[in-house]
Parts: sequence; structure tokens; C-alpha cells
Amino acid sequence: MITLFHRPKTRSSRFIFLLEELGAPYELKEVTIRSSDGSGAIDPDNPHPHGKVPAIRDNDTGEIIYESPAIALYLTDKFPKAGLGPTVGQKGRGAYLSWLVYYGSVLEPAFISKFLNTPVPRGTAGWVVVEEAMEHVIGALSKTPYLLGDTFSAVDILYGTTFAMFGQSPLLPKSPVIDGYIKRIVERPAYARAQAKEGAQ
Ligand SMILES: N[C@@H](CCC(=O)N[C@@H](CS)C(=O)NCC(=O)O)C(=O)O
Repeated sequence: MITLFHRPKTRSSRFIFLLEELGAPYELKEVTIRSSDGSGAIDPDNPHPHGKVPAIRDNDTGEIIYESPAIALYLTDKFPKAGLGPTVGQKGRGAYLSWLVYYGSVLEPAFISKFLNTPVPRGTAGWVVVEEAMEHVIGALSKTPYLLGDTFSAVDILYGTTFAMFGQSPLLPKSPVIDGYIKRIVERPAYARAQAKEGAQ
């Protein structure tokens, strides 16, 4: 049994989607978090080191996992039969790890730099500007429907729900490739089930 420490309409929501896709046994533990408007507070019941969401607890081992790419990898490794991420030794494992880590180390920092209007001087940061990052993503999705090719995987949950959340925001470069990708992701039955379980805010 997995416990997902969750706050509705945050980065933890996509892990309800992943857990639904995996068919994994899970429970939601709704916690409070600090919001950007100054309201809210860290929940003492949340084991995340900074009181953020998502975090999960694997109740088989007692282990706590945090950071979205780590949680995605942990869950797809733990529930391999669902085929939502190549396991060690399987073809595509390298691409899977690369897209997972690229999400947290390049794509999110790129979006946040743009949102904060603090452009990154070339060559100094560990990431690139959002236009360059999105060129890479769009290049991959122009060739195949999903980031790992023809097969949907947990990386598509991270990327697809992020792009869906941006909607018409100027942060996300306009692209029919991305529009089609978002549609493929949010049309999945597990997405609708996750939305229904999401909880109100
Ligand atoms: N790098 C983390 C980011 C987690 C994160 O910042 N979550 C937000 C909600 S979307 C949060 O918990 N904010 C509360 C806070 O920063 O204290 C991940 O991807 O898991």
C-alpha cells in the first residue's frame, strides 16, 4: 500500500493519475502546504523534508520518497507489470531516466526562470531557456506520440499534465504538436478517475 501525501490542484495530483494507471493499492493523505499568497502552513503529518507535495510512503518498507521524478521512477519500478516505465536492462531505460531527470533538472527550472523573468546567462546554469528546452520536447513528440516512442509512460504524466496545466499561458510556446499531446494524455480514463478522486480545494 502506498500513501500519497497530497494537496488538491498541485504537483501531487498527477501521482493520483499515475497510481490509477498503475492499478496500485494506494490511499490519499491530504495535507496543508504553504501557498504563494502567504496562506497555509506546513503540515506536521507530511514527511516531505520541506513540507511540500508530493511525497509518498511505501507502507511495505516504511520508506519515504519525494521529488516528482524519483516518485515516478520508484512507482514504475515497484509496479513493473503495468509497463509504465522500462525497468533495468529493458530497452528504453536510458531514455526513460533521461526524460525523468530532464523534467526536474531542466524543464521546470526553465519554466520557472521564465515565469520569474530572470533569464539564465548561457552556459552558466544547469538548464537552458524554455524555448530551447521545448524545441527538444517538440522535436521528440513530432516523431512519436509519446516521449518514449509509441508507448505511453510515466514521463508523459509529468510532461503532459504540466503542459495541460499551463493551458493558454504565454509561458508555453504555441504548438499543434503539444496541443495534440495534451489531448492524448488528458483523454486517458485514468486521468478522469484521478480528477474525480482529486478532492476539492
Ligand atoms: N521539486 C518538487 C516540487 C514540489 C513543490 O514545490 N510542490 C508545491 C506544490 S505544487 C508545494 O508543495 N509547495 C509548498 C511549499 O513550497 O512549501 C517536485 O517536483 O516534487
